[in-house]
Amino acid sequence: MQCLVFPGVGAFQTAVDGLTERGFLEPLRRYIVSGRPYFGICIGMQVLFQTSSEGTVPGLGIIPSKIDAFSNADKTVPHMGWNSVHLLDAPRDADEGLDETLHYYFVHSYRATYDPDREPDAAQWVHSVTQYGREVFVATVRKDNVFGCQFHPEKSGDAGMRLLDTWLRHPAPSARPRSPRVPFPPAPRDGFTKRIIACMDVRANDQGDLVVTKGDQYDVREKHPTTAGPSPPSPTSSPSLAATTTAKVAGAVRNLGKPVALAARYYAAGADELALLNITSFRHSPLHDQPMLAVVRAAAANVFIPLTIGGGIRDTVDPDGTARPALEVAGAYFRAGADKVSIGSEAVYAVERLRAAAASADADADVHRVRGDGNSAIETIARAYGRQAVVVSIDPKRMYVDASTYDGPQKDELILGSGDEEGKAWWYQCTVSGGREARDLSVVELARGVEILGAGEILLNSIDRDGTGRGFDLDLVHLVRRNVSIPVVASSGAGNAQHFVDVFEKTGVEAALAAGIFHRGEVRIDEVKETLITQGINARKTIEANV
Ligand code: 1PR
Repeated sequence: MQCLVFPGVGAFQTAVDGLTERGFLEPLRRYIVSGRPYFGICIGMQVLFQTSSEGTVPGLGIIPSKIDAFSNADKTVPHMGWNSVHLLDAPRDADEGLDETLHYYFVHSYRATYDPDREPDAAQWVHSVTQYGREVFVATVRKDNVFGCQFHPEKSGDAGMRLLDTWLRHPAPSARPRSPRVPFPPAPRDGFTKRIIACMDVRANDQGDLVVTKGDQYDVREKHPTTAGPSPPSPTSSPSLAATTTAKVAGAVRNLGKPVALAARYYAAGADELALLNITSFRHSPLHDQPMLAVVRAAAANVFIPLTIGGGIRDTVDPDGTARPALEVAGAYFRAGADKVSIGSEAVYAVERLRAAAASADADADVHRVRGDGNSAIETIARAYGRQAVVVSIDPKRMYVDASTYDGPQKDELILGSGDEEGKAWWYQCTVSGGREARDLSVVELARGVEILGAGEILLNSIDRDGTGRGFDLDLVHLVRRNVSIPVVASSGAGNAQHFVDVFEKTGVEAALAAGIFHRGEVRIDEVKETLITQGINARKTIEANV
């Protein structure tokens, strides 16, 4: 049987414009109305509706309702991560591949509300709902030949594969009477989980091969030579992910394995998301210099969870004079299978420009009251692919000052140390080029600025904590968390499972990332999840991982 799956990534307006420009919009409507099977994912579901406040163009108008933005009054937006679904026809639909005990990966800022009292006709389409904060919204629609889901089954691991597989086997179920549609009031707590992310810093070693490396405070070169031999046994039952028998040469790039193989292992081990950061210093565009695209393609072919790709996403010019806008680089990564791109240095420069524009527009103006010029990498990529596809990776480091005399612009952001750090004071300074150059910009200015420009998430590293195993810098994470309303990923310094509990409990961040402890097999991802769940923090159970 002929079936059509429309997996949507991006913004409503871009999707509808793209369909219109290619002459697909009317044929798509005719296809769906003809009764042939249609499976719409994310934007592929949203285009079934009449309108979206994300754009000015109408959608297909098949579902008589509209798409609106989430409120960020009680939660971060986008809704980015794993959440549960509640079937409205639970007993009958249990065989349809959707399972209330599992989690599915959502990433969106706009949603359809479920309101059977006001919109009884639209409610007839609703198959399941999800709660985020206090909002209950449409997770899946199903009627006759049409199935649509707001989450991404292709990024929801085994749970998503099962849904797709079931639908492909039975795309047009026999019509069955629906339960009466009734209001679905929010429960005291939603099913949203904290994400655990495994990060791979990738760069070419001295032989020119792309390898996963890992720095100590961003220094990825071996300090002490060793002779060849097996790596020490892992303290856990999981095989050590580290390179095994290679001798270490002082000054060589630390080699912890091949990126595609490691990505597959972390997927199997239950990671909620993966990040691949190309930390090569690009002279030209990454498309010209590196086979990173091949790595992304190969990883995405076997890994069915979200992939963030970073490094070198900026406007560049190749040696032959070809201009490579950041949007083109990002587009190539998205087509290769990335779900999000992460922007580092370029985000700092964009916020510096934003600050300069604010200063020249009005001496009293601050960065929070202006808009970007529309040309930054963050803005162009968010416009085309949606803000949820744009992560900003921040590389701050502590700038110690004397609190009794300091009167600089960051005086309102000063952290006063306690415990071991009693008597110290510092603010967090932004850096570019992998921490090699410090800029006159604080982490708070950067975080707020990138939110204004349209970033959908912040990946918050710490040069001071990177590779130390001393735990996340809770002061830093808390500072950024309370200054933005987009999701924040805490990164750098994880040394054990309890550190993840600490960062979630003490800062409220949405996700936490680690590299070294996972690469060296010192802590397993399922161990982290179990520790979280035991301490009352919602996590995606690794029972559904592909171990
Ligand atoms: O500036 O847009 O080209 O992006 C460069 C990207 O590469 C940025 O995201 C920047 O953070 C990253 N990067 C550049 N140099 C390094 C380096 O290590 N020399 N890696 C680097 C940053 C930090 C984390 C690390 C965590 C967790 N790596 O990604 O994985 O600190 O580590 P841990 O759990 O072992 O403590 P652009």
